[in-house]
Amino acid sequence: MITLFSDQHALHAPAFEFFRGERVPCFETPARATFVQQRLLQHGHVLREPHVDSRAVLGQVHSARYLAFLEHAWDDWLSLDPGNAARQPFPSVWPVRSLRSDVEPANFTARLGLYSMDNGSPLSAGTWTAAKAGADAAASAAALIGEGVGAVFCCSRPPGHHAGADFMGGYCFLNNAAVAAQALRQGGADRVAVLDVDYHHGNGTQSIFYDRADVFFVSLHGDPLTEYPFYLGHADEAGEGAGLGFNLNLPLPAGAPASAWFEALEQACRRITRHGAQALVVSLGLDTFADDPISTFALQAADFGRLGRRLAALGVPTVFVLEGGYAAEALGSNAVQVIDGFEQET
Ligand code: OKP
Ligand code: ZN
Repeated sequence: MITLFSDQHALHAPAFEFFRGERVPCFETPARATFVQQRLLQHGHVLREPHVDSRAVLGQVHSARYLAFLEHAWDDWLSLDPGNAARQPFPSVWPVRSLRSDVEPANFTARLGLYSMDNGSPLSAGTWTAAKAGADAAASAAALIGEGVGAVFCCSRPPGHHAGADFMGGYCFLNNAAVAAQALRQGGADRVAVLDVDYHHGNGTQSIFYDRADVFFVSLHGDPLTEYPFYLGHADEAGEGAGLGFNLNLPLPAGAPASAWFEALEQACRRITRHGAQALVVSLGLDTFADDPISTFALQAADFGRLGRRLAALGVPTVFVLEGGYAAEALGSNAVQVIDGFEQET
């Protein structure tokens, strides 16, 4: 399978996130992508650099003011105090209900809060460059599909599926899956499906396509009553306006066994086929792995091969975008299981 990879992912390397009121080392690390890269090479996959600039598609997926903020955030942070080079910015105030989000404040922390859903998306010097390289990979993958390639895997980080049109969240800055789906639409696929198998609901992707019938979003995830992102991902979210009927959430209780997960996957696959999808984007989070440190599903390594085979059986050109997965050393082999399982069945 063609695999897209850019070294620039490593430029996003914040040191800390918050956990239970304490600053702890980030779970979402450069090592994650390095482990996947190494396993891909070991298994004979050819890695290519992204070759398409995602800028135009990004402008259709994200708001102009959010993109401008993100691109300049680190410079703005430094211009407050050169000593900030060694410090991480975190938001501390958010425009929740009754507060205005239409006026962009001048204050940096206020803008950071405006464009964040949580304090769990730490920025570093190279965040924009790394995230942009991931979006470029997504746009490149869509272009390859347009040229007749059957499947492409984007080995990129930071992940993207929590990022909405105008906010970051859950380690995510630019929504790579949405970029791929939008680029596939522009490349001539009339009906696209996004399947999100990350442990966490892809609230950003859902919200970006919620009122659209051309991009069907379906997600398997931990029940938001107890699991991040908490405020979206319930079973009654079916889409709105023209998009009504084109959103499907299949939440599973925390701790659900692999058998329940594969039953939900069957439901998702049936609906993707019924949608008549001409192209598929898979938000490939591997944090459903039994040993994941922040999640509670129970998939084993072999289950990822089964996932790959099931997706290949859909018979639709497919873009895989890496999302979560925090058992970093197992991430490479689990990703390769999906890819090799998919290729076996093709
Ligand atoms: C991103 B992705 C744990 C903090 C959890 C939110 C989880 C974001 C997951 N210390 N923060 O969907 O894998
Ligand atoms: Zn996740």
